[in-house]
Amino acid sequence: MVSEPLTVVGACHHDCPDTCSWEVSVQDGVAVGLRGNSRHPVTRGSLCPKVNRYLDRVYHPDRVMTPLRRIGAKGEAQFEEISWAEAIDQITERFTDRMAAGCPESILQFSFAGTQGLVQMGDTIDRLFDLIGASDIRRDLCGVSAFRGAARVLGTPYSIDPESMRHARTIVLWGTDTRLTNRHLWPTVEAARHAGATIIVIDPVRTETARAADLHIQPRPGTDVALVLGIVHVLDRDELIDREWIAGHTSGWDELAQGATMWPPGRAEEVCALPEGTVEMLARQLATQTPTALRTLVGPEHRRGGEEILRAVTMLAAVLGSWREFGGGFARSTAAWPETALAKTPRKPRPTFNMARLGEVLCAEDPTIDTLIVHNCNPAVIVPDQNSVLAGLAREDLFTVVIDQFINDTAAYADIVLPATTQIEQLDLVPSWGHLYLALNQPAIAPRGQALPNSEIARRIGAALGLEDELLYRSDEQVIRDALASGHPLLEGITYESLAEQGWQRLVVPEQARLYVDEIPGVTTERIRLGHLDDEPALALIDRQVDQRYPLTLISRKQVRTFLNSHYGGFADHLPPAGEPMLQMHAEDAGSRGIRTGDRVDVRNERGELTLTAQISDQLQPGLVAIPFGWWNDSTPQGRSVNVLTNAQVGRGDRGSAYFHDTFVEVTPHP
Ligand SMILES: Nc1nc2c(c(=O)[nH]1)N[C@H]1C(S)=C(S)[C@@H](COP(=O)(O)OP(=O)(O)OC[C@H]3O[C@@H](n4cnc5c(=O)[nH]c(N)nc54)[C@H](O)[C@@H]3O)O[C@H]1N2
Ligand SMILES: Nc1nc2c(c(=O)[nH]1)N[C@H]1C(S)=C(S)[C@@H](COP(=O)(O)OP(=O)(O)OC[C@H]3O[C@@H](n4cnc5c(=O)[nH]c(N)nc54)[C@H](O)[C@@H]3O)O[C@H]1N2
Ligand code: SF4
Ligand SMILES: [Mo]
Repeated sequence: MVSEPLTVVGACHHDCPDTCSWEVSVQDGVAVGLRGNSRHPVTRGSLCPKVNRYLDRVYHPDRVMTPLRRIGAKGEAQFEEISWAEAIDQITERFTDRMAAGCPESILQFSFAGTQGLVQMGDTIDRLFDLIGASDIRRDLCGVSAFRGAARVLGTPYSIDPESMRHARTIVLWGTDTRLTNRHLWPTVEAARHAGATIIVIDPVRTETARAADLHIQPRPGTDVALVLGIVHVLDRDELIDREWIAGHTSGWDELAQGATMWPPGRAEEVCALPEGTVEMLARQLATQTPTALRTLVGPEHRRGGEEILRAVTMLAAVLGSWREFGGGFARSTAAWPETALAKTPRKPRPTFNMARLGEVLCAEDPTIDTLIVHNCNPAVIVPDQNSVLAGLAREDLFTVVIDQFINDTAAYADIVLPATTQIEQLDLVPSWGHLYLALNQPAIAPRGQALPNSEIARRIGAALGLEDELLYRSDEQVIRDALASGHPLLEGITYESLAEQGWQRLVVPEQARLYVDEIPGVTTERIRLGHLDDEPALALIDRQVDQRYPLTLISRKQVRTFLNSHYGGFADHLPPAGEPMLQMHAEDAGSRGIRTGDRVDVRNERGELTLTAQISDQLQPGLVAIPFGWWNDSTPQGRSVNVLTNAQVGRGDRGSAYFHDTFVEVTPHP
């Protein structure tokens, strides 16, 4: 007898600002349908080309279904099945050995944003490694430079509610490819446009979003601070600012204005390589067609001076006083809202290093790390300077455990692979960094094969190690209940039960609240800090002594509609029609090298080399080439992806994202 299908409400776990609410249809324990929740105000009934076929991932024949042990050489992906008992035994034997030797810090937990859920991204498994005293990483590859730039201006950098942007009259999408990376915001942008707003994109690449905007400003990459200084120059000179607002809400205006005097529009346009008149036009538009919303995510941060670019854009919102009108203000990650609201599990300090330096740390002469546990992350693809990462992973003495759903390029190097559940097999609370709704993801089906959630794996390892700790052994549900029990006003009326009923709820931010103007219960804003802006990185770009060996700048942004970071780059159904990553270049650079669309070319620098197919593109500017990020390593003859070329350098104090886009290359026809 066939039973009626059941509907289970859940939420997408991806590192994507949209955090969609979804409904899974389940028949006899099998998920038979997945769709966007039509009642969710942001999801509005549609998911995306990445996730529409998520059930194919869940039921994919290549899913890891049991624990595995390596039987081939590292990197060969040759494994045999073992039992959970054997796997846990081997892992705890290694951990016990390292702990007994007095060096638990030789064990490294390397995890990132494979899932954004509160429980499965970290909480329980972080607790395990806190108790062990293992080494940890600074998870700085995404959003941290942007956060720091904004926080230096705003303190806790609360974003305006992105949904409120529908009331803006000017929307600037500043270094964010909304239609590709944040597609559920686009209807808000369109609604504003229908009500008369002008949509401006500031991006060195003519992206899909730039093509759909009213105006595309295409600066030389990395020069945005000069653009902001030029705009501030005009705002100040032409009395286009509310000096009372500035005096009442900010400090440091004099230093900012002083610096801006050095940036008349013509100079800014020269450094940014923009047509004459652009800066005056922008200043006037932003100051007079209001409310003005400045929207950014992470695009400009992946470079030297990236933090300063985000600091400058945040300051510009303040100089414009753009929060004064509902619909205006600074819209970046909304993560500060749920972070303020939810109670945190206490953490213990551990030795850390910036995750961008994984290759360097693993390849050190006398390496401190001999045991590596990877979960929610695919460092063999996503970390810069890939050759060093792969050389590190290939170390015979490195004992590597990977918890994942598939044998990705990292798992291919593992000694032990542990099967992870997918989002429809696990419970989680999913906060969003693109809107103000919290979602409860309820498991729709039982774990497939012998897969387990990260939290349960952590509890089993903890128990086998004999660790005693109340927090570690809480159920997933209890972890969520504890997080919701903060008593914070933003969570008023939000309980486990109320979330379970609807699947999602909006944090209690008054609907028409203006940050910096209105009282928001439980939220304190600080005095806004303006100050001197560092224009040196922008100037260095044009003064740069071009290394004649590598005269072209490489950008490797998110570019494929069906990819989400490295999740889908290895799956035939998700590959774009070309079936391979293309090297895009401007006609001028291609012409001078005798390269045409379809030619095989070699792209190289001091770190590595790729052979790719060239594509002449009018979306780039001369001097800039592009390779999409997210492809797996078998997509090129070298067995490498774009991160073999990218720069692993980070900011002062080992902080911030890697300088991915400060990568210089040469391209030549493949002999
Ligand atoms: N060149 C270049 N490099 C970049 C970037 C770029 O733009 N250009 N972007 C950077 C940015 S912004 C980011 S965020 C990072 C992303 O880097 P990652 O966070 O590593 O990327 P993902 O591919 O999203 O996720 C990694 C893995 O998590 C696994 N996973 C998913 N759900 C679960 C789960 O519930 N449990 C377990 N155990 N595993 C799970 C997936 O199977 C996948 O293999 O890459 C960075 N690297
Ligand atoms: N389809 C798809 N969607 C995704 C992802 C994905 O892999 N695929 N990844 C998700 C993740 S982890 C993240 S962090 C978000 C990121 O979302 P976004 O920040 O929107 O994406 P990015 O591709 O990192 O960068 C956005 C734009 O910044 C531009 N940019 C680079 N340098 C500069 C600069 O110096 N100045 C200016 N003004 N612009 C610059 C790039 O050309 C690019 O078009 O997307 C999420 N959504
Ligand atoms: S990846 Fe983003 S857009 Fe796609 S379903 Fe998930 S949250 Fe929504
Ligand atoms: Mo990211």
